[in-house]
Amino acid sequence: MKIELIENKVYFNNGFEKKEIHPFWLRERIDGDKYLDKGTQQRLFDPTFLNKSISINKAKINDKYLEIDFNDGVNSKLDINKISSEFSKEDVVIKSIKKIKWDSSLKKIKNFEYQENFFESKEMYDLLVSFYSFGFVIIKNIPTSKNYIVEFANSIGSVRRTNFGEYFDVKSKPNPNDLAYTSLALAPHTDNPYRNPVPCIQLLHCIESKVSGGLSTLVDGYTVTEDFKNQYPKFYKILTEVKVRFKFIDKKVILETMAPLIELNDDKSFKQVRFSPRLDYVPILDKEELDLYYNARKKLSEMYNSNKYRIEFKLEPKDLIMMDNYRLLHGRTAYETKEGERFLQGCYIDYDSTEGKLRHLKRIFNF
Ligand SMILES: O=C(O)CCC(=O)C(=O)O
Ligand SMILES: [Fe+2]
Repeated sequence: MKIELIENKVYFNNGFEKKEIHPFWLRERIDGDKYLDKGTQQRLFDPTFLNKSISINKAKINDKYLEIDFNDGVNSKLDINKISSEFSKEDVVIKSIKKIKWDSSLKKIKNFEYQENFFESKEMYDLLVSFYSFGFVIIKNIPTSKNYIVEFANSIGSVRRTNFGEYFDVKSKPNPNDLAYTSLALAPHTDNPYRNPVPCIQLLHCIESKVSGGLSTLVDGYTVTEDFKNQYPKFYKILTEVKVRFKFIDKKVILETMAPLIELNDDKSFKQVRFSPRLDYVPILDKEELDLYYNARKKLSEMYNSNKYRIEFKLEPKDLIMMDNYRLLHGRTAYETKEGERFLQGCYIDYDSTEGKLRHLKRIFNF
């Protein structure tokens, strides 16, 4: 991307096309202590109060800077690198990390090791890149005392509290309000599809595991969705279109939202999967449409539950898994409470936590 000047007009050239940059766009971005707060980098002026007819009297390029005299008497030097970083319409930091599709053939992926100064470390940066690539990471050696999971979550960003509390204890209990709190197997599912918005990232921290079963399972919803789209385009279409009611009923709350099983971004790219067939209620549609919907859901469920896509592993005490609840499905195999205790703690964070941390680490390591 290059900045070019022709008769006091500023252009950007991306190698394919050259386009004029609106003078107001540049005027909004003026630099200097008079115009920007040093610490926060927030504007000390309100661009909505400026005269609309801003134009450029004179512009020149001086090394890394674009020097402009605007017609309202303001003169400023703009850092060319800084303004060029804004030319992309996407978030370049997060979107530049390519999702890596995986299935049951996924072999060793790097585990991360908790250590001193972890949250400001290069290890943390690598962890987040791996998280955005694969949709999950496992971190070893996390302290298990005093609900440390909450401190862990709050050191990346902020815990997303829900009606289950700041964190929840996953163990077999009497009168459970969710099947997670039993020793039954849990088929691959996404958590809390009934919330608006759905919690983005789930953390599960293993405190105790004295049972032979209770293996953790993961499926890459992104890989399955891509295969499903290629193999069953009609099924894919209906599951991206039909909004299903997801509902959770507890003593003091009824949570409910309407959303498709496969949600796409505006550009039709993958955004999110929701799958929890114990609490989805499709609205009453035409019989033929429902026929297609049920066939599609069945096929998708077969794929989510097949050995082709699922990985299985045992979380050991002090292991913490962080997974993308918009991309991955998780579950567990059954276990025997007679054998001993199995105890995990869970909580949620949202994407602003991981995105904010990643941008910050990129800044401090100057990547
Ligand atoms: O017990 C497990 O391993 C997972 C339980 C679960 O699905 C959850 O807590 O969301
Ligand atoms: Fe779950």
